[in-house]
Amino acid sequence: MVSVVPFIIVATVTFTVYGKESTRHELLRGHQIWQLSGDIGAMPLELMQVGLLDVLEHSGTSKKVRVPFQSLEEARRLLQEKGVSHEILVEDLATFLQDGERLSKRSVTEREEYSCSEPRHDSYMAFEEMECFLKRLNESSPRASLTSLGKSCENRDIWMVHLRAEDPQDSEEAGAVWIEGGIHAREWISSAVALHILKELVQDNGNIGQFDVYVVPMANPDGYEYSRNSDRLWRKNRCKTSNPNCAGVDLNRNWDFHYGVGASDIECSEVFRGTEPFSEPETKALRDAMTKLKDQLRLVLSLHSYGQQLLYPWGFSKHEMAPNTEDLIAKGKVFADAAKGAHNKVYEVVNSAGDLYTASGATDDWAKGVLGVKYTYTLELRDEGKFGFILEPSHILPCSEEVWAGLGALLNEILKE
Ligand code: 0X9
Ligand code: ZN
Repeated sequence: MVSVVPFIIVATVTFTVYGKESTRHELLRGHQIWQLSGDIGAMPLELMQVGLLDVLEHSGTSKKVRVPFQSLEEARRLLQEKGVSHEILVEDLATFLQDGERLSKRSVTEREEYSCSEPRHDSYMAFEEMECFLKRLNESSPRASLTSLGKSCENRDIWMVHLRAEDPQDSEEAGAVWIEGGIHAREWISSAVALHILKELVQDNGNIGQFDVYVVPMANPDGYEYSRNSDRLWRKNRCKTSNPNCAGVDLNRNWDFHYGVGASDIECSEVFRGTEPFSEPETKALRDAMTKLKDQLRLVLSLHSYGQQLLYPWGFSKHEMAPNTEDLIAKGKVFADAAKGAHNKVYEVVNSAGDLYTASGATDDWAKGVLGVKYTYTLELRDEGKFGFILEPSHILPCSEEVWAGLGALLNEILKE
């Protein structure tokens, strides 16, 4: 059970945006965070699918959920009917986040502070600043090339960096690696880690240098900016839907592999799957780029947060075992051991559907099921639930370091095959 107190204390020291406290987070006015207990079962996920709440934590026997102001009554009634009790952790999310910003050190970078020669470790960079870093990297590294895979609904680029192997002959044998970050807007740490990996990759001369590496650090740029400026807990993209009150598709439910299972067809749901597979510009762009690399890809890693888990497929069903599950687990453990060696953090290697929940339409399942990539994973980064999505920037560096260590070990193992 996650304790109530740390979540509150932590969030109150998490981020400051000088001068903007009064207006930022207004969209979360009246939203509450509840800790559910009792005979919970699949209830929270069911309520998320119909758009009544947002599950913030998936593991264990209790669940932390965010309930929008307009759903408070109904959620209360439905939970009561099922004998699920709730404790209010946060009365008003807007006040809670604003208070935190007043009291704390900065967590997001302000425009006047932008400097993009290096990925930041002291705060979460704006999309524009990350974009600037990618451009600099492109100019300064002869092995890098930067491509826009397409545009988001708000006209931002979906950038992909290709880092060529040090010796092109090596990559003919070693193959290619695909790393995606930021597909879920509020999971800021995932883009920060992806940038750190890029920085390491251009410097590294070890075994990773034998692979061609493709990194899309900001797969959902509109959602990311929206979560920085308007709604810290935004998850989806920002494209319009047929419901004028509810924007956004869950991009990790929009891929075409057993499409629809564990996802929602209701626009207001946090896990809205979209009108059809690949209805969204972001997933189309990723699909097209990955499809071109189909025969080279040895590993697809989709970075998310939080939970410190390396999830292996399938996600669409807990009754079917993915091909090469044993190898996925064995290599996953190599990742986890090496990651633990960095800062002593434990990453559990678990099955997506069996150990988390059933959800289809995600990057990992599609890459394995449709492209046939042997090693595909979703990596849920730090932490285990104390800070959750609102992870302090002080975690950026250690979290990146452990992922870098894990990735190196995992790729070494893949090279041996
Ligand atoms: O639900 C998700 O999309 C991922 N968890 S998160 O909390 N970051 O949203 C897990 C996806 C796991 N993979 C599949 N279900 N295929
Ligand atoms: Zn995610």
